[in-house]
Amino acid sequence: MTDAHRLVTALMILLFFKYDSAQETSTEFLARFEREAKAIRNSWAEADWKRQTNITTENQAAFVKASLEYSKFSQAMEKKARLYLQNKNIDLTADQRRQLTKIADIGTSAQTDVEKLERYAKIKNDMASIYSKAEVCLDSGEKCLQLDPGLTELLHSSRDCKILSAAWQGWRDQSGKKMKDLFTEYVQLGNEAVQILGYKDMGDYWKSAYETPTLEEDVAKLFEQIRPLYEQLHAYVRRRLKAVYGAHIFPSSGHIPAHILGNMWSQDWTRIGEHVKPFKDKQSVDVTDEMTKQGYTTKRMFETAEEFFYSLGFPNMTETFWRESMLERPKDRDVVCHASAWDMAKEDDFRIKMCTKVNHQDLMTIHHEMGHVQYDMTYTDLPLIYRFGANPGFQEAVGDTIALSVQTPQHLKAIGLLQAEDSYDEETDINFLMQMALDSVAFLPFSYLVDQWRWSVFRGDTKPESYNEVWWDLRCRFQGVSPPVKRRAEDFDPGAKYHVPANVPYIRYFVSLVLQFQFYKAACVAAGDTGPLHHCDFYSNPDAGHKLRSMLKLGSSKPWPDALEQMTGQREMDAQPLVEYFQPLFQFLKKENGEDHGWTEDCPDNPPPCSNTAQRWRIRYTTAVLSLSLSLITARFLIART
Ligand code: X8Z
Ligand code: ZN
Repeated sequence: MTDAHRLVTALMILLFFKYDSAQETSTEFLARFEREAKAIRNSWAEADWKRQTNITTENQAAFVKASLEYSKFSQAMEKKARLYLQNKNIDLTADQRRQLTKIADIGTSAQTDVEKLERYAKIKNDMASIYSKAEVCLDSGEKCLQLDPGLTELLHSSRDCKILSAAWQGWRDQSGKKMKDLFTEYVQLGNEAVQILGYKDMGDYWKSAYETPTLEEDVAKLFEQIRPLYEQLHAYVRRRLKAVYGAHIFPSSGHIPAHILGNMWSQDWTRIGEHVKPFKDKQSVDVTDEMTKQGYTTKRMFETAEEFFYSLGFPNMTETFWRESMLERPKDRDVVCHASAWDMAKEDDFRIKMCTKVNHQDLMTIHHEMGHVQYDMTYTDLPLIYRFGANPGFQEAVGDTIALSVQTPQHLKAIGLLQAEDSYDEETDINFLMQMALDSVAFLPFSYLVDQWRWSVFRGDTKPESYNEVWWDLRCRFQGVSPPVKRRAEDFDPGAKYHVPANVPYIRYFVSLVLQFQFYKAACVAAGDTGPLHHCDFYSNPDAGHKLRSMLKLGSSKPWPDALEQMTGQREMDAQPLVEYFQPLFQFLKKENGEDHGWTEDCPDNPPPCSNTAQRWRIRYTTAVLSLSLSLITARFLIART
């Protein structure tokens, strides 16, 4: 805080307490905040819901207006909260101090220049809208594809290197590339706003949600704990994919081309499960086919998730949830399809917005989203300012913890989604762990690097001209994936990932990956499970449910180590449970890979094309031989007839 800032604050304290005849006590102020903040948060959330479930110019304008009102309110509350915090004559309890500190921490709402505030809201709208409306026309005659479901399905199912590459590049041309200038302006405006509060930059503000000065070091250490496992998974997948696509599309640097991993961002590899399944004749746990066979509907998928939570002592979804949620993509309007959960800050109004498809992955995403809703419903009696996860990673981890239990073969069999087989042996077990690793282990470096990139951008270390280059430096270095086509400075590939235009921090997903295995282990211990960790299904166990709920009840009323301790007895994030869970797979992969693992830190110079020269010559040679043989046969036939 500058001296001028201090002087103004001191004067305001003086004025406020000397002349405000109807002076509010801190308790009265907090009660008023509760009433007013609920109303304003609800109208803001309604406006946001409208714009995301129906992207129109009017709805976007209404959202900008609601955002400005929210900021104005936040600024007024911030000023008052600071007066209480800075007045040494007022006795505040530790809890009141925590609440007031949070009320004063208003982020980008601190911007007092209304034009800038408005511009900032508009830029966010525009980036989100470019992303949500983007379409790729692969062939002039064909229908153009949106990300969801078109391109996503194509990335899942096509094995044609050229088509995959065109879809991969097309998506980046139509989304990220079109918002680079908007993003550059967004960075400047965001930084300027939070600097008013004394933060160094927007990344510094985002990190403050973890209430520790060592977040960057902490996540770096956790990443190192898991890196060997990722490296082994990467090597195995690379070898198996070479057998599918031919080694010629793989650069000699050891990277995997980013477009063949079954996902637009190579962050989730579950869709290439069939190609990399270690034991081909043994069962795996993708239940998509079984769900289709049994005629699963979206509603039934949500009910399946609801039932698991209920078995642990959580409530069912509310009537408002079923009435107001958007569970499928509407046909008549543009929407933001990326799944999200909503606490509307009003009685029992909790919602999910999702363009659900009937498949295994979406069933797990439903558990993820319902985890958010259950968290929100569990802490609903807390003051509004505490109605958040203990840290953002906690919010992301709840549903995924449940999904670990749901996906055990035992549970899937119990709910009739997996055929009961006679034998469950070590090979089936490795198949199962592989499928789980393609989901979570594969995701670790991506979830780690997205904010490494954004923190560096917000800090000013990465300038607009090198946005894309630094992005790919990180992708190549941490994920070991490389672009299938040449990238240039005018490309903006980070913007092709939802959370970048949507202004959603990403390190939360990395933190969540670590935490969910800690939570899972704690729930299994509470349930008295003594088998290998990855076999544990805590379905309907009241002790596991009670443990989880008692942690969630705290919301963000206490620093997160307190919440973690409540559930696990530990105050630190620790990747050991994750490592323990995947131990049998790690041993298997090490044996299979031998010395064949790793990649160079730098990206390869040039992406190998889908078909190489040798292959092209082979095709030409085969075609020539075939047509010659055909001509000879025809000639012989004609001679024989004459
Ligand atoms: O964005 C999400 C959720 C909503 S919080 C669907 N996830 C990340 C992503 O899609 O990139 C869940 C996993 C990671
Ligand atoms: Zn989430």
